[in-house]
Amino acid sequence: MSNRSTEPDRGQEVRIEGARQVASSRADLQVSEDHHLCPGCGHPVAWRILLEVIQELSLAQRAIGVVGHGCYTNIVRMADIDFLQCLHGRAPAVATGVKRVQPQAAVFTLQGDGDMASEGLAEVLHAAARAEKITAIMLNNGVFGDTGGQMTAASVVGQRTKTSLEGRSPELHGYPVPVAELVASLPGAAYVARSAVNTAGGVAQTKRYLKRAFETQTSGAGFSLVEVLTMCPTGWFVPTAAGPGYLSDSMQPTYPTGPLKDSLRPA
Ligand SMILES: Cc1ncc(C[n+]2csc(CCOP(=O)(O)OP(=O)(O)O)c2C)c(N)n1
Ligand code: SF4
Ligand SMILES: [Mg+2]
Repeated sequence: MSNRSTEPDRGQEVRIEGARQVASSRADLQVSEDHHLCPGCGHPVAWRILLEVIQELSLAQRAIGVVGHGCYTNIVRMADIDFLQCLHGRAPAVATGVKRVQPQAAVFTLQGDGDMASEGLAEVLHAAARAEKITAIMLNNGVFGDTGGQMTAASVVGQRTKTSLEGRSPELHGYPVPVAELVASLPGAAYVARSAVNTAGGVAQTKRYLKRAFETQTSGAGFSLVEVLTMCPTGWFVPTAAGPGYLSDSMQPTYPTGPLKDSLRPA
């Protein structure tokens, strides 16, 4: 899949007379500002940060994204870079093949928590253990958003989902899988971090971590992973405006944000 164009189409910027323009309404690598995701969805925030990072690191012409299936997959319709879509959960395995035949490419996976933690945990762990020089990105909203908000391996204890209406119970459903911590425990993982896009500070943090992850890849240091917590008010049964608060109150106690491993940084 490729949306690649020769000229970025800036579209119609919204300008307010007298107001200072601090940013454009969309990143250069966005071919459109339109998406059909729900109001308050956190995925498009993460998409924009990712595209800004690719642009700022001058990787646009050699970036290849590998996606699975989920609401987050809609990035392929609005990003001016190349993508491959593969079977649910298999993106790290497919990205491994892409990177091995195209070592100069900046290869990344974009996956949901259902995709990476539930359906494809083996793939991400083995890719990290093999120290593949790829960057894996998991947008963790704690539900299978695209299919209606069912519980995933990443749903937190007590979380109400379509398949755990009384809340996730450890006795019945077990405990959530902390993907970032698992990957960080493997020697092949060179950079691992977790961030969130529910605050302005979290957006800035996500950008720093994604940059570092791609720098880890281009320096040849090994596997990199960034887990990004994103809002899904629809799957969480909360009003749109309550999404950011729900993320910090319900998800962050289980998934603390911050860097977990950075092999490029001298000890
Ligand atoms: C092998 C397989 N199992 C299940 C599905 C159905 N399916 C499509 S999208 C999706 C939900 C994905 O959830 P997640 O990865 O968390 O992404 P989100 O929608 O939350 O962004 C599921 C279960 C599928 N397409 N293929
Ligand atoms: S269901 Fe959740 S993840 Fe999917 S578009 Fe709506 S808010 Fe976003
Ligand atoms: Mg999800």
